[in-house]
Amino acid sequence: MKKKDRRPEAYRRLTHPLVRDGHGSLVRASWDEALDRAAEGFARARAEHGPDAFGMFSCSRATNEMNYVAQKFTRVVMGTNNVDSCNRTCHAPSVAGLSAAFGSGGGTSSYEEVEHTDLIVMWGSNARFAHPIFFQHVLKGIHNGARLYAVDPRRTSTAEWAEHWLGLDVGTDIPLAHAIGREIIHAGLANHAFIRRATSGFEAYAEEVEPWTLSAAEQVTGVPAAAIRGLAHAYATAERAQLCWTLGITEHHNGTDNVRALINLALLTGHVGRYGSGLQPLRGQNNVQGGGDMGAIPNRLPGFQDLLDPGVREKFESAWSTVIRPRYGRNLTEMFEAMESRELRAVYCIGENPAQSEADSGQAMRRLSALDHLVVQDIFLTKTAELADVVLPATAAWCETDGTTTNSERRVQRVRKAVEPPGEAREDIDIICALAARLGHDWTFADAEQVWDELRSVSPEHYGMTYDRLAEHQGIQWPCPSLDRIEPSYLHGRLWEADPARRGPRAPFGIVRHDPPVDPTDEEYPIRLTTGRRLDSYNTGVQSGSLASPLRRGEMVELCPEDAARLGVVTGEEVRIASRRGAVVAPVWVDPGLRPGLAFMTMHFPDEVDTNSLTIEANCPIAGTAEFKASAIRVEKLTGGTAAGEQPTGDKLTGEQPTGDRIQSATATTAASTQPTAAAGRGE
Ligand SMILES: Nc1nc2c(c(=O)[nH]1)N[C@H]1C(S)=C(S)[C@@H](COP(=O)(O)OP(=O)(O)OC[C@H]3O[C@@H](n4cnc5c(=O)[nH]c(N)nc54)[C@H](O)[C@@H]3O)O[C@H]1N2
Ligand SMILES: Nc1nc2c(c(=O)[nH]1)N[C@H]1C(S)=C(S)[C@@H](COP(=O)(O)OP(=O)(O)OC[C@H]3O[C@@H](n4cnc5c(=O)[nH]c(N)nc54)[C@H](O)[C@@H]3O)O[C@H]1N2
Ligand SMILES: [Mo]
Repeated sequence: MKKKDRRPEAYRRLTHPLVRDGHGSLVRASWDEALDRAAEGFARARAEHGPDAFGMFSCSRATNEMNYVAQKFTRVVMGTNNVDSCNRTCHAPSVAGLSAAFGSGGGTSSYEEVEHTDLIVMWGSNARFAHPIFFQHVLKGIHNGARLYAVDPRRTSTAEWAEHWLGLDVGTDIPLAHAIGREIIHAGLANHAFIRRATSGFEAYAEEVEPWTLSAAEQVTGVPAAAIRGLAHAYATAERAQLCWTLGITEHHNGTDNVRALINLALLTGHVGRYGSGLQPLRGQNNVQGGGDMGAIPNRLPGFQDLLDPGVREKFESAWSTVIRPRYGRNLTEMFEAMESRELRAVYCIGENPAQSEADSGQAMRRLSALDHLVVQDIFLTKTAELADVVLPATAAWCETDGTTTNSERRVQRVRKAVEPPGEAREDIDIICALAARLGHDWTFADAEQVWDELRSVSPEHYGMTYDRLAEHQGIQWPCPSLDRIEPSYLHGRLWEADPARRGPRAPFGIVRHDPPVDPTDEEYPIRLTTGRRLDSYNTGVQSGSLASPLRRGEMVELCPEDAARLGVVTGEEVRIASRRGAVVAPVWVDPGLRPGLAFMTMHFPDEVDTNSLTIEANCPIAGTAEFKASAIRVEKLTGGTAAGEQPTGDKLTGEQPTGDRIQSATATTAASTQPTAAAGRGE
């Protein structure tokens, strides 16, 4: 007898298609009915408003093969390049920054090299929680003698393992990086031979960082001058060094500039292009690297080939018997803007939950609700799916399908079907192909390998990775252009070649300038809120549970002991948290690892506390990534008898506003646009 499923409805897998009925409810439908409805809506949007009225959100939890087919559907069936994924909310600035410096957006090293290096810097990255497998390699590196530095506003679990923690104010990474660069130059520790041979723009860079003396940077970042100097000397004198970063760097309105500021340090010291030395942006979802590599981004065709290159387009046009629009599509952020202007009418959302993951979720929900046609293909009934016209139940890529995924070190690995999917759930690729067939394109792929072989035929970087070879080598890193060779584990070794012809283009320094967070702290909103992750939960909680449980605390606003004392609140006490966009009620967690004036919340429990109703949609103009890491809030004590969810009036609480020196100074630091003058620094 089958056991009864006692989990709450929200935790149960989707087992059959749903369509919206005449009364506005989602009701059970047959696959034929659901697929017909989905395809009709797409066809209507295209007929009435043109191909660019369609947009695809592709799933970074699913396989490379699925992402390849999703972008092909977008380009060939719908005739637009409007395809993107969660990379936009995440590491798009890393890809943009690395591409600008080296011509390729991938992280330059391998996990193994972290075990064989002398210095590891985790910058804006809580890998102990968010990349635990990578962190095992870090621990082995430490065991082998590597020194670990952590640069994070919070004393995180990662920072606990570090020899030195540099606790900077949110959004002050460029001053810190520039001060490190200046110190390296002034101490005579720059690798001038490498700079001359392999880089360009050093003079302009040296000029740009010149005002950032150690004391000027200390004032703006809050990091003691001696600690900045310590990291500068450790990094520049290490034989081999790994600079790793994640969202503390990228999720800012100037995320790409932040990334360039870190890359500059590697160019200055030559810590790139050699075994044990490199730049590692640890990617977020398990296959977000692969999704981009497969062309599920608006400006690249599979194999990260530029859509505007006529030769590249021609190759794909003949392979796919189609015409590719010679214009970049809209990225995720731009698609949301186009929903507002009604230029985007229909969205096919596969394995993303933007109703809860986008910054300023109130605005995101409004925009999604205004679409003419929304099709959601997921394994759970998400908040986004609740807004859909058609919901299609998919298999879970990680255990119910065959294919490959690509991790942060560019390693393509096989995943294999291990269990049967529940109910009528169908494979993502089959569903997309069934829709393509209804829209006049008959693609039949016998299996995932056939999709992969089609990809290999158009992507030189992947050509050498047959399924057999992937199994034989337990995964292969790209680039792998040949069937009989495995390339080195790191990229850009060419920069060290003596022969200029083999060395290729120079890597330019990025000339970037400090620009503080867009949402200013002031008297009304005196606290800087940053958001991020915990070890025990995953993103919007769809797959890890979006409610507190006896094993795990739910959403809490984390405050430092000084701020909690000033507000007169203790751990467990509910408070109201308000930003310029929204307000929520959540319990307090007092955390001595936080610095005064800083609060932390996660994004994991949006059904209980919708953190993204507080965050600001201030986007990096180059990458389109929002400033999830810096909002301004006020925290209000709920006076006696106010139940959770009720909104106490602001007036009553004015007296509770923190006004102490420490918070004021944090406010002044983050709100002032500070490019110190060279003169100011001369006293040092
Ligand atoms: N357990 C778990 N693991 C995950 C996920 C999950 O939800 N749960 N999600 C996955 C995904 S999609 C991603 S993208 C990764 C993200 O992995 P991480 O980027 O490591 O995770 P976050 O906690 O979002 O942010 C990292 C750190 O940035 C710091 N930070 C905030 N503002 C600043 C700043 O201005 N400067 C600096 N230097 N640091 C700052 C925060 O204090 C935080 O500790 O994790 C992946 N892994
Ligand atoms: N405040 C705040 N907000 C943030 C961030 C932050 O740091 N702070 N980080 C941002 C980042 S880095 C990211 S990546 C985004 C994450 O944003 P999303 O990608 O929107 O959120 P997830 O919760 O990861 O949703 C993944 C979805 O994929 C579905 N899924 C899993 N496997 C499969 C499969 O095989 N097939 C199909 N069809 N579906 C599948 C899951 O059920 C789930 O609904 O959030 C962003 N939002
Ligand atoms: Mo992410």
